[in-house]
Amino acid sequence: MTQIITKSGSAVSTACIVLPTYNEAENIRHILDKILFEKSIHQKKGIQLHVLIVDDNSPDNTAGIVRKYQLHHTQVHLLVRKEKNGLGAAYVDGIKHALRTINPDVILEMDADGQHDPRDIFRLIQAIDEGADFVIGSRYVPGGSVPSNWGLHRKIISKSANLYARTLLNSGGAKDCTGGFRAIRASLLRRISLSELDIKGFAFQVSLLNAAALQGASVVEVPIQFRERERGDSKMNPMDIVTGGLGIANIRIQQLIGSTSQSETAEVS
Ligand SMILES: Nc1nc2c(ncn2[C@@H]2O[C@H](COP(=O)(O)OP(=O)(O)OP(=O)(O)O)[C@@H](O)[C@H]2O)c(=O)[nH]1
Ligand SMILES: [Mg+2]
Repeated sequence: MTQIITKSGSAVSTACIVLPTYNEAENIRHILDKILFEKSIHQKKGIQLHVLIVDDNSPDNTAGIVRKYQLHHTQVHLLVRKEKNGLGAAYVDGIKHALRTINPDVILEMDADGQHDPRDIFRLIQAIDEGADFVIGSRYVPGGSVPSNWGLHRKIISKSANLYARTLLNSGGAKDCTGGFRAIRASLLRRISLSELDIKGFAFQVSLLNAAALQGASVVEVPIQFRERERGDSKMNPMDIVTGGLGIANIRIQQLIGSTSQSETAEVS
């Protein structure tokens, strides 16, 4: 059996995909089918692939469908939160839960609506094997793309959000800081104080990347073809963009205040 060997010499033997869901009953079966197919391929390569669904008590019974899966698949896990409380908050709880209960070498982030291709999972893990700490499935490096039916308006919003985030915060040189398909070394996540990231919504992705880059993580982008949502409705609304933008600005301000007070302390001592 071949096993992926990390730069530090230890094999990547366990990976866990954290999959946040809110009202994804129409998509969850399809995505789990595809992930479980990949799981069987990965198993042959010596990697145990777990999936943790983090559901915010979806009224469409997404969690009930997952529970049925669990009857036949021991590597499918479920964390149900009390109510809808944002993508970032779901990731914080999910990542902590995965680190505590599954103890994987690598954690992956992924959407449940089919926009991320499960066949790319291994490419992301492979980049960790090649020495990266934080791997981004990127739409904005050569070979990557956004859905062909995205209008100019949507392309401009996505590109501008990325430019804004990269300008204000540390992205470790990455071009796609807002995407949600990633593989992250568990040892890096354990060094980050997730609860202190303090962003409940979509901008969590930017704040996590910033925190990782500040830890000196090596950030690598691998190209992905980002697809259109397969079924169901988007959970993102215009207010999320405004709140996210303010959240990112707030992190920058806190960093500036922190560095000013540090230099003042240094001058006094
Ligand atoms: N648990 C939880 N999951 C969420 C929440 N908001 C979004 N999600 C999930 O996070 C993933 C990404 O959300 P989407 O609505 O697809 O956002 P998006 O990909 O930016 O938007 P589209 O391109 O329109 O799909 C999906 O799997 C959602 O079900 C939330 O508040 N709680
Ligand atoms: Mg989506």
